[in-house]
Parts: sequence; C-alpha cells; structure tokens
Amino acid sequence: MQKQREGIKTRLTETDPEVANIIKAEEERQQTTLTMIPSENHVSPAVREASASILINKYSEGYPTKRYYQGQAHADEIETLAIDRAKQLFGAEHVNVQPNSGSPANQAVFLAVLEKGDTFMGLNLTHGGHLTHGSPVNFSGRYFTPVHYAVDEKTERIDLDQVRELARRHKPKLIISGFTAYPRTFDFAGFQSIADEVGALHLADISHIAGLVVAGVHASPFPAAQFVTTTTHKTLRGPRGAIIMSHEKYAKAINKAVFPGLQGGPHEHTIAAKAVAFGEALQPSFKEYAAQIVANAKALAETLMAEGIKLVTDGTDTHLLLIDLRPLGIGLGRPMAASLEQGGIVTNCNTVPFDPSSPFKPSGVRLGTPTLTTRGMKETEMRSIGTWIAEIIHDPNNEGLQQKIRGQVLELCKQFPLDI
Ligand code: DSN
Repeated sequence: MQKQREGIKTRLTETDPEVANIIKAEEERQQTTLTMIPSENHVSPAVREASASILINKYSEGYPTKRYYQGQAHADEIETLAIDRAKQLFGAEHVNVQPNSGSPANQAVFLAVLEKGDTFMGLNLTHGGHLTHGSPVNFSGRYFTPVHYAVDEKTERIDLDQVRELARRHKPKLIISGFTAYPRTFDFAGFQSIADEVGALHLADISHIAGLVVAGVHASPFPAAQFVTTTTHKTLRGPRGAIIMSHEKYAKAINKAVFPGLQGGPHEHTIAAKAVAFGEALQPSFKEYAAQIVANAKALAETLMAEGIKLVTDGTDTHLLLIDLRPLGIGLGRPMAASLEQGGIVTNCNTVPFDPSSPFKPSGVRLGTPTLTTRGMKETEMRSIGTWIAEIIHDPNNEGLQQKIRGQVLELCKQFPLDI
C-alpha cells in the first residue's frame, strides 16, 4: 500500500496549484480585511477540520438506524450526536440536522404543513424579510399565497398591531417571524400570540440570531413556536448549512419533507461540523462571545450616529446595523459598499424600508459584528472602525482616503489574526 502511494502527489498545492492558489488568496483576503457582512462568520479550525473530514465520502440517505445503504455505523453516530447537541443547545423537542442551507430548511416546513396555494405571512423582503418568506421570485411566493407585514414608516419597527390585523383578515395557515435585515429584537412571543389567536402555525426563522438566542442575549421562540429554522453559519459560527427544529408532533412530517421530499443523501461531513459548532456553542464562553457581538454592534452604531450617519431605527439591539444612505442620495448602497471595500471593509448593499430605489440599486448598506468579535475585537476597535466607515461614507470617491484606511485596517487585522 505504502509502495503504491510512493511518488503519488496527494496535496492540493501539488496536484492542483491553480485551485490551491485561489484558496490561498481567499485566505489572505479574509485575513487582511474586516468581514462585516452580518450573515458571515469565521468558523474554528475544529469546525473546518470536521467539515473536510472523511465523512465526505459517505452516502447516508435516510435517518440514523433507518438508512438505505450499508456502512452507516459512524454516520449514524455523528448525526445522532449533532441532533442531541442541538436539542440540548436550543431546548428543542425534535431536530433535523440535514438541511443543506436555510432556504431548503424553510422549504421543508412549507412542504410539511402547507398545500399549494395556501396563505401564509412573512416580513416584506424590502423591509428586512427573506426570499423564502414570500418573495414573488422564490418558490414561497410562486406556489403559495404570501401576505406581507411591513415595518412602520415612522419607527421603522415591526408593528404587531398591523401583523394582528392582517392575520385576522387573511387567516394564514402559517406565520413566519424572523428576518435578514432588521436591527431590532424580534418579539417572538407577540407573534406566537397572534398565530395562536388565528389558529396559524408559527415558524420562527432565527437564522441571523441563533447564536444570540442560545446565549440568552435575544428572546427565544422556544418552546411555543411549532417550527424554528436556522442556518448554522451566521452568529452560531458553524459550517454552511441549516437545521429544522419542531414540536415532536411534526417530527415525521418534517423528516419526510427533508428526505425524500427535497434532498437526497445528507452531507455527513457538514453534519459533523455542525456537531462541533453546537459543542462550541454549549461552552460557557459562547455566552460571552454572543454578548460581545451585541456590545460591539451597539458601540459601532453609537459611533456611526455620532458621525452623522443615519441608521434604520436609529440603532440596533442585535449583531446587525442598516445604514440608510437616503439622506445622501437614492440608490447609493452598491457604490458605497464598493468604496468601503476599497478601504478593506467588506459589507453588503441592501434595501432600506420604503426604499424608493430597487433591490438591485438599493439605498442602504448592511453590516454587522459577528466576525470581528470572533477575531477578538471589542468596543475600542468598533469605535475606530466606525470612524473609518463614516469618513468613507462622507467622501466616497476619495481614493487617497480609502488607501489610508486600507493601511489602518491592515494593521488592525494583524493585531487580531484569524485562527486558521
Ligand atoms: N444570504 C443571507 C443573508 O445574508 O442574510 C440570507 O439568505
């Protein structure tokens, strides 16, 4: 065996330097810039190791002890461990750890409990909702009947009275709470009481805030919500993927919806990485991490506002901030995100509520603190970064300024290296 392997190149740098070099360059990019896209994070080396493990070779259609192929002893062990840890972490009755990402996780809930054409409610995409919450270009808007709630124009916050009024009028079968671009605490209990009143099921999509929820720094939709979905790669700091949690009553329907309803073989290497991330989130230190994410976001928000930058809702309760650029001009989000990237600050353009422009040319920039907090940065660093962001926003075409800030960002990144 040893002899057969002699002389065979096995490392990526030798077998495929083209790919290896691209990966190396991406590592360099992440190491030397400030990742402030609020849905991204830096996973631990342990999560990456599990994700790249030998489990990548295994086909495991089905569920632990009920598979279709042989050789499942360790796939069963790893998937059971991931399920048990998720149950412990969230206090969930049933967990399916197989969804490949957030969209299929939400899709599975639809498949489990709705019929084609059924009415459901979700937050308007341009007010911070997600594509799977009823966008016309998504399966949820094409095959079902969405009713959208919105934020109040003045407060820019969700108005539960409006949600209740819509729910009473439209009698949805399912109400989705949750967001991708809303900076304030989500009142899951309020949503639950509305769902209960109109006889709807409640799906809380906590993808953005799962890490905050398990750490107790954001209210939890458990145990009342019938369904809770979350991606595992945002504040939870795990691999790219998702899980679905539900009341035991819906366990069978959810499992059937994921497989064979939507997916084939689960990605057991990713499930192993989810187990590692859940193990990390069960450590007491994760509570400190999540609390620091929010403290950092608040410090950043205060700095930006003191520098004259308008934030949607004038602040944040979470990991996420939404800069409203409308006072400076309509549709400036994309060029502003590009200017910030020239300074080494990586964000994403985003619509703001009641944006007069289009999602392709939005008037906002979305940013957040999970990744910077993973690097060990605290309020002091947030204040520096907030000042740099404000300087670029006030003078977005000044290339000299961008280069100066790029240098400062580089120095900061060196002080807080990624654990690779
Ligand atoms: N792409 C995710 C986000 O950035 O929030 C949502 O799917």
